Amino acid sequence: MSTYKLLYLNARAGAEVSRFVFALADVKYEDVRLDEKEEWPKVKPTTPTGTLPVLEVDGVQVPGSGPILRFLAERFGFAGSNDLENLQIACLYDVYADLLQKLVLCLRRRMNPEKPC
Ligand SMILES: N[C@@H](CCC(=O)N[C@@H](CS)C(=O)NCC(=O)O)C(=O)O
Repeated sequence: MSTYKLLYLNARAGAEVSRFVFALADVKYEDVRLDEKEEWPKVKPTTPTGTLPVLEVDGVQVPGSGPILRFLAERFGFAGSNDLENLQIACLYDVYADLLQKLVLCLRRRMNPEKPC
C-alpha cells in the first residue's frame, strides 16, 4: 500500500482541496503543516521547486497544487469518465485557483496596505 505525506503551510489555501480528496477517499496520509517562519525556511531547499504544496508518494516528492489534486483524484476514483469530463473538471479547478489567488492578494493588501504585493 502506498504512503502519502502532504506538506503545506499551516493554512488551507493551496492544500485544502487535496485534503478534502484524502478525506473523501478515506485514505490515511500525513498532513504536515509547516510553520511559515520557523520550519518552512529549513524545508524549502529540500523541495523540488521551493514552493508548497508538495506531495510525497512512496518517498517521491511532487510539487504543485493542481498536479497533486489531479493525481489524487485519478488515483482515488474521482476523475472524469472521459476526456471531456476531465476538461470540464480542469476548467473548474482553474476558476477556483484564479479566485483563490485573487482572494490571497486582497487579504495581503488588507493586512499590509503599505507593502506592495
Ligand atoms: N502554482 C503553485 C504555486 C506555489 C506557491 O507559490 N506556493 C506558495 C504557498 S500557496 C509558497 O510556496 N509560498 C512560500 C514560498 O514561496 O516560499 C501551486 O499551485 O502549487
